[in-house]
Amino acid sequence: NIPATGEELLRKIAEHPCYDKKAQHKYGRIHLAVAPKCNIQCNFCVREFDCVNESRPGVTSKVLSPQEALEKTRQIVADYPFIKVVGIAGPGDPLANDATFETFELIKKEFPDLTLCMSTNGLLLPEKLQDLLRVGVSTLTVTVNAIDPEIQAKIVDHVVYHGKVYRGVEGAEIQVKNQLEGIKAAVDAGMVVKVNTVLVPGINDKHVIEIARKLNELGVYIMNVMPLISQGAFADIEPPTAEERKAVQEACEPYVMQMRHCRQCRADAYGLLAQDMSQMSEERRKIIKI
Ligand code: CLF
Ligand code: SF4
Repeated sequence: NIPATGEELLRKIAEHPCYDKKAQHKYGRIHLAVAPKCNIQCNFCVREFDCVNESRPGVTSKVLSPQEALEKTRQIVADYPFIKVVGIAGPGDPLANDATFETFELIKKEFPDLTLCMSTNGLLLPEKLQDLLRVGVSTLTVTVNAIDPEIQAKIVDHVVYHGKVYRGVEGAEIQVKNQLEGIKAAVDAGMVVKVNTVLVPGINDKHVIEIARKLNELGVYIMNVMPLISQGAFADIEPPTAEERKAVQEACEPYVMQMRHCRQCRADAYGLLAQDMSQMSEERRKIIKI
């Protein structure tokens, strides 16, 4: 795999609706819901819905096979040529699903000019990074909700790593270590890395600034502080107010650029961020056979 040149990367960022605020009204993305399995259990996640790390709950995406995902991309990109980014963001963790890599390979072969994007909980990032580079992923999101394993242990119930279940701080240590190692290696390999952080009042709200400082050290391009969506084991925790979130973003801004236009998309969203066409009329869906 030939790494993208600086110029190519700048073009990709300028055409990426999540990485460049100005691009959101001009360029779109398509998400391919090919990744149902997950290898951790976040306390705010209800499994039958999409991955909340980069998604909105209460909706379930229909899982596609890699071939179906390719066909969907063909149809949608033909209809909406302003779509420049193909992302895999669930419904589970993309790195826990072989279909993710198969899908990217198919897309890259047929659409070499589209930017391939992926969002992960990072547990498998160090061991899967070479595969991601091989299939041509250039923009990568890792959800980092804590860098202190004691805090992370309050957010993730358990992780399943190489066939073994690790609970509490033991599991959190493995995940945090792999996330940070994986992010560093991805930045070093020339990927443009974004970090999503779910702001959970009373759990990581005071800690997010420490995450931002670490991201600065690691060379992360942009950070997206997302409000908690209260469900699962965190159903009783009040989400942060808009003001609380804004204050956290302002405190983090000196360390790492802040994304403020996230729409908490579905794992099968497509179109412009502001107009999620996955919720288009049934009639339209039938016409393009999705
Ligand atoms: Fe999708 Fe995520 Fe890529 Fe964007 S979404 S995989 S980086 S192409 Fe964007 Fe949607 Fe927010 Fe995600 S608005 S949920 S940040
Ligand atoms: Fe749910 Fe996503 Fe967390 Fe997996 S990584 S448990 S799918 S929120």
